[in-house]
Amino acid sequence: MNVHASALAKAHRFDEQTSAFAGDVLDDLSQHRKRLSPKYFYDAAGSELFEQITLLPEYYPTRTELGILRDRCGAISAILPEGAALVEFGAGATTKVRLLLNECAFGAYVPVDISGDFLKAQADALRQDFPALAVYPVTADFTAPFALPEALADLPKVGFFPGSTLGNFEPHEACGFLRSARDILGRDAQMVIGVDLEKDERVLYEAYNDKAGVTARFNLNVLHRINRELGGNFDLSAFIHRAIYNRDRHRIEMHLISRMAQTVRVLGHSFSFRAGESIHTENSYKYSIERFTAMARGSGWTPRESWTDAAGMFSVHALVASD
Ligand code: AVJ
Repeated sequence: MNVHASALAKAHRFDEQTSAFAGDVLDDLSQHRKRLSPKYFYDAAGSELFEQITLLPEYYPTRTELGILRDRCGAISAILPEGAALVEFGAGATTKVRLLLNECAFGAYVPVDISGDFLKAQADALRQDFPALAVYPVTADFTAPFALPEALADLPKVGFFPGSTLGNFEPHEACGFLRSARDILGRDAQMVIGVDLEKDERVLYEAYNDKAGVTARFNLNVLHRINRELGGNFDLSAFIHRAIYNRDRHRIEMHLISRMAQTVRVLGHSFSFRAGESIHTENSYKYSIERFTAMARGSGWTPRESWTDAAGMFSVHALVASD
């Protein structure tokens, strides 16, 4: 926690998570280019909106990745060791991991997520459906080093990082994450990771500017969360959602654009906006197979196999820890 956040925590009796949120929001809105971290999209309402996004006709990543996992789970499980501990970085819907658990005899499943409540509910559901599977939920921020449960010390390790969540990281952060995952999982570990691919810009544009406006609501919800949790006074109707493809940096950018000159207050601080000024809320990097595998090689992993759908929209990679 930074100094700012710990002072806020005291003054407002915030819990640790809310203090971190407060500190980040005040820092990020004080920047010359205002920004907010995409990790704050996922409160209960935001997680529900994201589930709706995954069902949109324009939003291809979730259903395409599920299709690859469904078609290739035989090939994927054939290269994974038997009885391994499957460590999932981030815990959303369990649909994807269930495909692997059905196909492959894992010794343990270790979902890792910052939100402990959701994690426990998810773990209970899996224990019901896979009574023989040992489930060890770990509450941790998986972007920082954390320890695996002692009981798993002797099992082979397989990391699982689906959903192209890697795309939210800056390239240097993505390398850092891969290196840290290699350290956490240890020697001889393997990793199964989903990565969204570069494609026709119109397809990308429509996936993040859906006709029903769900992505717009998802983006705007972070302002609602600031109002609710931090007592902000954002007028949501004074901002509009914008998503653009930044070709030079291979990424979709999401912004919230101020419709007018206005001043917003959060926790006793004022933030002035010019008409048309942006809050940059998310990057979603898109990779080529070659750029991703080169990055993996440079971050402690040897690419073993890559699978895509027939249209080459999305990719799933099996990596092996380099010595
Ligand atoms: C969950 C980060 C993979 O980047 O596509 C969906 C989040 N943002 N629509 C993505 C998201 C807008 C999503 N990830």
